[in-house]
Amino acid sequence: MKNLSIWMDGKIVPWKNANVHVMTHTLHYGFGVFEGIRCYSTRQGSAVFRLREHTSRLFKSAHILGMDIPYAEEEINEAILETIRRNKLKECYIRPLVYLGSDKLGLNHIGASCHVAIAVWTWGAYLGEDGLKNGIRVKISSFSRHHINVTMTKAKACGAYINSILAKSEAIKNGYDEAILLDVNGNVAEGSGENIFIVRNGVLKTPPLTAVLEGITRDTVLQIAKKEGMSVKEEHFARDELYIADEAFFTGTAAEITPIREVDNRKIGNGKRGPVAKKIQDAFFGAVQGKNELFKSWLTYL
Ligand code: PPE
Repeated sequence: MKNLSIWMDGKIVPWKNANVHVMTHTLHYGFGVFEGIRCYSTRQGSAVFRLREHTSRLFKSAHILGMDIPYAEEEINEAILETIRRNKLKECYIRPLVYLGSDKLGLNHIGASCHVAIAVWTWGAYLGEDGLKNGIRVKISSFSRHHINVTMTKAKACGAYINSILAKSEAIKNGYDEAILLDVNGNVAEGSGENIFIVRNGVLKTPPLTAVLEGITRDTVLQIAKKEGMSVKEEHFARDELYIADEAFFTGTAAEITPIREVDNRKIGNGKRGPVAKKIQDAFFGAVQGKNELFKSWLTYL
């Protein structure tokens, strides 16, 4: 990664120069927002998947926290494209970060300067190539997902990820691939960095947008499922419904569509990637690689 360049407040600088001061406000309190976006290689050249939606969510996250991004959405879209072009990457993960500067410390952040950085790097299958094909083993976390009035989950806020990191590291240390967090009422919420879907009796189900991130891949899957004529429900379900589901899978920019083959040492369905997960994966990878005319408006070519 050290040969890559990073966009910082309007300038593209070498990796080693992309630094902030140790008194940077966001470093102390986690008060910042970020995005995770992917750029895929297609037959017509590289394209960023759902760029406008990701940038729009970045601005909405900042709005929820009360941060003023000193750029227009269009400028950030262009900056993202330029950063990828300059790094000459055909496929990459894109991480825009909005943070408060070092001019002011303390919980009264009002008046602190607001900065933007955009990094890009190559990031392969988040939960492993084998995970994409054969599914992963997950554990219900001992940590709950944020209550909606503690850390609002519609903002992709830096500090909110303490919760995700606690859950993820607990799962890994116990020999699982990923964690599933329940909300404070005990319903299934989401993974540490993914939304979750189950399939039961031919119906695709995902938790509603209360205590989860408004995932763009989640929306992609809902739109694909509707086009494929599947029946879809956004409703709460408990962990035992997950145990007896025919299929389960995670969705996320990093995780893409990752089947879940086991939860809490119980096989899900036949313990392999199910037919619905496979169908959604095929449509998803078709869309990101520009092979599906129906979804071509989701691609922004470099
Ligand atoms: N929930 C959470 C908590 C979450 O972090 C993500 C993305 C999602 C759902 C899915 O959202 P979307 O990417 O819009 O479909 N997690 C990002 C960060 C992963 C990381 O390890 O960092 C991602 O996938 O980019």
